[in-house]
Amino acid sequence: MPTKKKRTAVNLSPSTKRWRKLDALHHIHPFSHTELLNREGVRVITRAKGIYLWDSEGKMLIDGMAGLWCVQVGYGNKELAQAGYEALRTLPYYNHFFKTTNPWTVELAAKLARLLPAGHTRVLFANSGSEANDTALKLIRYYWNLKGKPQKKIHLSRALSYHGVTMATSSLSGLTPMHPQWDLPFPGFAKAPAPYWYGAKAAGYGDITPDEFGLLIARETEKTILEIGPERIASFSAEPVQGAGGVIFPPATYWPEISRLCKKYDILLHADEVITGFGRTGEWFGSYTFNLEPDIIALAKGLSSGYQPISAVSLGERMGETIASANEELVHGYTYSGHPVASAVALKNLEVLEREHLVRRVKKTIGPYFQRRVRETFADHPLVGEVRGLGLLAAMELVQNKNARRPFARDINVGVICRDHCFANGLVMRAIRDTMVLSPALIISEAEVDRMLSKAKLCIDLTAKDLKVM
Ligand code: PXG
Repeated sequence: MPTKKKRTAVNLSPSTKRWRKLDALHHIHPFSHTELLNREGVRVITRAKGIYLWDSEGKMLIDGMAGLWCVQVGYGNKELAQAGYEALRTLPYYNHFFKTTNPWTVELAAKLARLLPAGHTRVLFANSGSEANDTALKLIRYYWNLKGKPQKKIHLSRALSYHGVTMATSSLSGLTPMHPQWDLPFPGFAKAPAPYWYGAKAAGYGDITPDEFGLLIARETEKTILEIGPERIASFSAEPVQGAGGVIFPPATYWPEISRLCKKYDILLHADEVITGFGRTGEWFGSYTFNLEPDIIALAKGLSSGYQPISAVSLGERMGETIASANEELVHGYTYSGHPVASAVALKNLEVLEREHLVRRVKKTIGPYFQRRVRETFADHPLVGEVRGLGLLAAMELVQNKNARRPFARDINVGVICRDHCFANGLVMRAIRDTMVLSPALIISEAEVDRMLSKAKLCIDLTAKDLKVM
């Protein structure tokens, strides 16, 4: 079985030992098994630059995930730091409740209106992707109430989707492990299948082309809509490309059909662009990549390159007009909605993305280079069933039998074995079940892509050896 290289606690520096101990005593981590983590000991990340991270033992790692799919401009950007510092000195806090605003938030809203799809001229701010999606759900309900259709209250979303961790956005999420600890989902949340073609064979759909599968899943979605009754469905929420559910790129036939269904049944399309926003797939938004016309969009992560917690919800024309002319108080908002420091950093981040043409670079040069190199490296690898990707997002799905598209048994935890090899060899690569994910910073160079992929290859080779596939 796999050999795990464990850092022994004995030869760690005194500061690492101290932080590990304090962390185990006082800090509960997100999405972690607390006891196992404390037994193993956390890694303390102390600094970062470009695509690189360093831990408290001085070990350098390539961050193949840009944090959590968010650090678009890379670590250590001085302009963003300076923008935050200046706002901190000038106006460290003020709110938007008391008939007030501030220059950074206004400029940010205007810039977003210019970059977003046509009609998205109005935004509300929040502090995380979860809050943005939670806000989106409230606004969707409000819209239908204003339209005199209060019976439209069911939120439809998809299997394997990730929309956040508030009570409502966990309910909206289709990753089922997110539910039982909290007695969720709430009533009023329904699910349609995911357009996950690579898994179709294992799921019993047989040999079916991606295009056929896209249409089939759209038909199943329509069946769900008709079973519930379109007059009861408020919205369809979806990530243009599903991220945390396994980097699922929909077949080309899927989105046109889903868009048609939303229009036909008067269902609001809620695009969750928390991962796909700000250049990840080579356009400013995944909605451009897939020709979507969302009624409402959630943004976070790359909005500030993760340098500050800030998120936004943008409203398309019909929702924007209706809500802005409701002639009553909008009873919603956070203490930190449109925080001046977070807004200043996000504004500078967008300036950098634009000035350095980082989004165009993903589309025209570094994205195609990365995609070509990922495929050259892994397409014929015996452990890699499928390489999928676009722009600076890629996934390698590890399978037991490539020809039969047969996955490994769940309890082998192949993804975790591979991820452990990655950490031991200085690479952060995310494992989603047995799918290995790369989503690097948009500033990554060709040489860095090569360095990252040679590490990824080494780690997938080591995993194959452990599993006796090679
Ligand atoms: N929507 C999408 C599409 C996301 O990916 C959220 C909403 C929620 O955002 P906040 O800011 O509330 O976390 C996300 C977050 C992972 C991972 O390991 C992914 C996310 C968060 C944490 C871990 O893949 N995505």
